[in-house]
Amino acid sequence: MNLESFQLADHNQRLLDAHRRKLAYWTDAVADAERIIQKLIDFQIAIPSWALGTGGTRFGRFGGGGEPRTLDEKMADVGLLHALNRASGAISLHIPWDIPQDADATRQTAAHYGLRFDAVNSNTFQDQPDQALSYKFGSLQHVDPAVRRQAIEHNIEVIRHGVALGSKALTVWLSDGSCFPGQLNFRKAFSRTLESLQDIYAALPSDWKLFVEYKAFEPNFYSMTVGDWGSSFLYASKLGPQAYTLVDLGHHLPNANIEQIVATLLMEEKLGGFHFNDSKYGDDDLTAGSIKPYQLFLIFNELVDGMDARGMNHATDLGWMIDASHNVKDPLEDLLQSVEAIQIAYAQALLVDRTALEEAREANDVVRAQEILQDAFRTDVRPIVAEARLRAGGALQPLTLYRSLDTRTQLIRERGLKTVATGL
Ligand code: LRH
Ligand code: MN
Ligand code: MN
Repeated sequence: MNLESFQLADHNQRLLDAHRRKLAYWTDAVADAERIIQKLIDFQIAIPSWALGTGGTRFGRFGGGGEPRTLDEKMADVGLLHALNRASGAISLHIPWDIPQDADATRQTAAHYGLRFDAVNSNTFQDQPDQALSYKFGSLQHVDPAVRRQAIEHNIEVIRHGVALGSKALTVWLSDGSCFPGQLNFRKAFSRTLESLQDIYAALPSDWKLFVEYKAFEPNFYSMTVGDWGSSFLYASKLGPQAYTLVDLGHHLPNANIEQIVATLLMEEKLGGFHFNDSKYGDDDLTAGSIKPYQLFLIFNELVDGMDARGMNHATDLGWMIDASHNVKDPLEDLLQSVEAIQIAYAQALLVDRTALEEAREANDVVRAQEILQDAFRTDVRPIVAEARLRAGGALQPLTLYRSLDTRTQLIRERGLKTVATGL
């Protein structure tokens, strides 16, 4: 489904006066408003191809209909999101859930929607129908070198797909680990995984990054071979300068201080990128900012601080990706909400008075330091986020426009009610 320019123009026209009134405070009172708006315009968040369909849980799946059935339809959905918010100009693919049949044609379709390809993901956590050897007991850590070889070859194949599409990074997430004490020799599992990763690393083009994603639990519930940021950091350090840690917000043990992890990884030049989502219990993959918005803000506060300290470009020097999927929402509405929540946290972090914060810290003025952060967090930045969208050619209220166009009904008409997007 295409968003027609007159639909966008009508929508913005109707909301313009009210928007200008809200924006007036910013243009009158905030000296920094222009800088923040420009940074927001530049900031793009990649949409995962696997989030475009209803996620489901292991207890059931309640499809909403009109889901994309092919890679072209997935790109069309991300294209629609990007036309609405002008902040979703990238897609992250998962192989073999997404196999580009014709890379040139796929690239052209992506370019038509203004999309680029963010990190490509390998999948050695499931057995595919035509696969010779099973990953039941792991992939890169497996006791059998033939299984490890198969998993390595798959990752190299994913790099090849990525190169053909113009992607610049490979994300490796492993479900490898063990379910019971005694099952695994931890040291051997680590060494085998490292050796396998070294073979994959050796196949990386020189301008590529390798993201090592960690996860504390699930599907293995006793040990995970890349179980925390420390082990990911260790693998990445041993692999070399093109390897980095990827932080998925849902992959920690409860109450982990993610913002401190982010600060440390940035300081050590080993932070590669993010999978944004939110959670109350585990890897819940809920909408970004829906449960712990203050945590999201604190993470962005460390990102802005740490990236500025190293002179990094906020928009391009890290991989910004969403990793969320849902059973009860329209996936496209949910993704619009996630993108906006991320932009809000980013804008609030840009508002922090860093000089004052450092002064308060140096003076051990705990209350003042806390007030400075909370002052930024409690600021309603939605008008400048909307202004950034407007200037970039998007909608003042993407979700409102999406609903007013009855998009889901249209997609169901085009694609049918009983659709299952490939993937999770
Ligand atoms: C694992 C994970 C990882 C996978 C995705 C489908 O929980 O976060 O990033 O690739 O989910
Ligand atoms: Mn993830
Ligand atoms: Mn996950």
